[in-house]
Amino acid sequence: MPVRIEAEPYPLQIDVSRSALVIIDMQRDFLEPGGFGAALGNDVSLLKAAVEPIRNVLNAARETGMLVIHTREGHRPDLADAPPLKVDRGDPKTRIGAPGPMGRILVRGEPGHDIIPELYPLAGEPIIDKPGKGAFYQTDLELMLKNRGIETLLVCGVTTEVCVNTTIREANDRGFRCIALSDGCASYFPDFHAAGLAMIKAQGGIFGWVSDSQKAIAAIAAHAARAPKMPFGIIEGGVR
Ligand code: C5J
Repeated sequence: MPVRIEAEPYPLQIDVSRSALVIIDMQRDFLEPGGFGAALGNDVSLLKAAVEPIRNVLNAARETGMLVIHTREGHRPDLADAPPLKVDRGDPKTRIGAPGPMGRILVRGEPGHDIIPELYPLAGEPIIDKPGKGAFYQTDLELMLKNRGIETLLVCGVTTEVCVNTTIREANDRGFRCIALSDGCASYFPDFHAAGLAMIKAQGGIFGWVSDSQKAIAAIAAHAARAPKMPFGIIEGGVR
């Protein structure tokens, strides 16, 4: 049964049992000192603001049995899936594949590629390893969402204007309703964070809606109060 979620440019009704929480790239390489983000000269502490709001929505989603999907940006150790033009940028010491304090930068299996401990996936929560900025590019995310009957994505993570925005644009073109959670997104550039969110909700919601963690939790709670608790894997009328 649909519930109301407060959002901009206008509130909407969502079916929480057909919604997924998508957490984009909350990886040590972007959030912790010594990773890719820091190597590029960014102040990684700015991204920490998103951790607590995401953690709160994640708890609510897990509690109600909502689908939770985590993504990680990164490449195979031989970089066979990394376009040379993506790798060959900037100082060779800070490029993808270069050694760093948390292992090789943005390489799968290295400590820096992993998700931060505060938001670590539970067994059974899908992790999408993506070679690009968008979570749909060269991944099985669309198939996974469609197979589970998902129509709405609550999207958070980092960075607002790069991987979050790219993923929302890809999702919108594939027919998903996207709601970015403003305090669950963050950027190394506060102006880009604001602009990234503004672009999503502009023109009547050209790419989607913008809400926040508390409003998402309220919607999830309203759903939980009405619906009997559904363990992950079961939706009305079938299995997801
Ligand atoms: C970036 C991302 N910023 N996850 N990746 O390179 O936004």
